[in-house]
Amino acid sequence: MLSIPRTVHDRMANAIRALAMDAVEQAKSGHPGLPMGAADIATVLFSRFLKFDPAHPTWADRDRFVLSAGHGSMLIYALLHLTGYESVTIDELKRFRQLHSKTPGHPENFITQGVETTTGPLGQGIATAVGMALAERHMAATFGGDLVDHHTYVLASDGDLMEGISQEAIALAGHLKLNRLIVLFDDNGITIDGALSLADSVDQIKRFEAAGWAATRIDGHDPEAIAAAIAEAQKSDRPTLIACRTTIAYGAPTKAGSEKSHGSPLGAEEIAGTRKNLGWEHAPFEIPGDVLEQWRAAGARGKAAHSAWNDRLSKAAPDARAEFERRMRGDLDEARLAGAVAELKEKLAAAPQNVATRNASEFALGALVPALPEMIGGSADLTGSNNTRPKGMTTLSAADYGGRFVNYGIREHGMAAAMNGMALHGGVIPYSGTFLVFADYARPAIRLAALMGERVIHVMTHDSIGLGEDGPTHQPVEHLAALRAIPNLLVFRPCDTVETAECWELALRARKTPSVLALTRQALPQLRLARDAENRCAHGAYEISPAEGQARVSLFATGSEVSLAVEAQKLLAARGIPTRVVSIPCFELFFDAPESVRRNVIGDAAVKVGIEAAVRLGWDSVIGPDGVFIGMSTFGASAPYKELYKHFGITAEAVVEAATSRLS
Ligand SMILES: Cc1ncc(C[n+]2csc(CCOP(=O)(O)OP(=O)(O)O)c2C)c(N)n1
Repeated sequence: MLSIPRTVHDRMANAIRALAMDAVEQAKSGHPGLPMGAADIATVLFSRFLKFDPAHPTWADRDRFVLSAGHGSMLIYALLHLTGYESVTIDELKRFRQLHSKTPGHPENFITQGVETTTGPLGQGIATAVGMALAERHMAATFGGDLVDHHTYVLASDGDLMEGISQEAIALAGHLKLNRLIVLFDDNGITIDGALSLADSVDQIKRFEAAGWAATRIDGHDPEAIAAAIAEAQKSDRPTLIACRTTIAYGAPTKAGSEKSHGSPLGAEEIAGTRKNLGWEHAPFEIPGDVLEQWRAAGARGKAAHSAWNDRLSKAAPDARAEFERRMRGDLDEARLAGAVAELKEKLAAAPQNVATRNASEFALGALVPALPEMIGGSADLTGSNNTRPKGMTTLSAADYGGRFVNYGIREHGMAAAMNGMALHGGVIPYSGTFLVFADYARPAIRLAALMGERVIHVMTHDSIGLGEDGPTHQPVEHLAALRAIPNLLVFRPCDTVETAECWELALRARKTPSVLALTRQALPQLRLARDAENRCAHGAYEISPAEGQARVSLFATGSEVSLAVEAQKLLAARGIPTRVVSIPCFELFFDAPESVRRNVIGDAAVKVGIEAAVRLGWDSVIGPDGVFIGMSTFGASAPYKELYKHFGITAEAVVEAATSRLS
């Protein structure tokens, strides 16, 4: 084990403390307490254990470091600067929290190289790290330990461990025996309101042990104890929690150990006192040569490991190497994807299927999963309902990390965060399933996926009152609107088997955008009967059934309501009212489409009717404020679904009546 003299260690750690307090002071906002308290932990990890190469921040086999307590962002910025990442210069540290800096308030992986994931909402980081550790094991099982053999380290705070998502995450990690996952808990007993004991008395050691982890408690200011614990953790056959007792704002004369140091600048006097206490006589942002040298040496430590890895990669079988590199880049095998989709659509044209879109999705997955080995499926204990497991897909478990289907358990939030971590790790495209109504249970992680621009695909079935008897607790009404409100998220609601295949293709192609596929429980007719080589869903909306003659009415619908619109179209035609039907499988793609496409799709019929078994919110941008909306304005109810559609007035007759009353 690499050893570093105590005096050297202390100066290295103090450099982090000084940068943190000085940057927060300069920004007049931020969180100095955590970086100052966790500086010893971070110094030991980065100088003696972490496998990384600042010159190549995205090297595939680097260890991942996740600062789950994102408010302590100055910790990671100081580390990136000191170890020699180009992205974080001393000037960037001086611009902490300013517009367009590389040092935003909370770590954002899409802004700062070396930051592995975006954190800030407490608990997300640790749960995301579980996905990274899972992807690591899967890729190691697939490509071998020569190419994939790294750890995922997390620095987590009291807040991370109090959040409910952490329970889902640690239970999943323990169950899957993700022994490359090592959580360093900044066990400082302080939160914003004051002592942790105001609100919490959990024994974290026992809690983690109960979840199948190795867990230990050490003095988080003793470098040798930290090093010994990490070395031990690296040998464990289980994930490890190292609870490191620390003092928040270590070194500050009056604010150390106090919540006063959590989230505000220390102030000039306190900073001067801290400098004195730590024996740090250097000016703000000044890093003395000897300290910088030590840190840069720590940053250079991984070079040899990186070049040894490059050698192994270059000696790997050419096919394996090419496949590994393709998958890590996130490129799709175009020929295989296009072939699978074409074959699928050919089959559907030859033998149309009147099935629920959740079944249509299973049908699509039956073609896509064998064609795209990077797809890793799953479900939050609703596999048989979500239809996310096509035949032949084996289970990814502690006994077989090479499997491709994850039983996430009843843990929607943990699942969504783990999927983010898997996508961030690279080499896999995670998709999984739950009921649409439980999007709420996964939403904070979905939002982060959208912010980070990660390709994760959520299959969300039972997408309306059409699920029937389970009633209003299970019937989403506001969820489509709520998901559509998230920027950079594609919400697909296909109307039949062919649209479902097309939407799957679009979701897979959306490299920097997560997707939700909202799918029905109830069977629907296949409306698309022609052989269409083109992906008609690509612009988000299209005329699925033209009017005979000049349309006087345009019916816009999504998912299960498109066939209802087609029924209404026939009734209107019988009354001599030419009517067209537009399917809108994806609002976001439609709003992004070229203006000419949008104008054509919207058309100029006198009456516009929107039909969706959900709330109106968001529909005005399609039908205008004067458009008619047929949908839901209350929660649903428990009954067979056909009765519910009648009860809530979502019927072809209601559409006809609304349209004709507007025409007369
Ligand atoms: C989900 C979520 N809720 C609330 C917050 C606001 N917040 C930021 S830090 C924090 C708790 C601080 O305590 P701790 O996690 O122990 O960090 P420390 O005080 O040790 O820096 C809270 C409530 C948040 N970032 N995320």
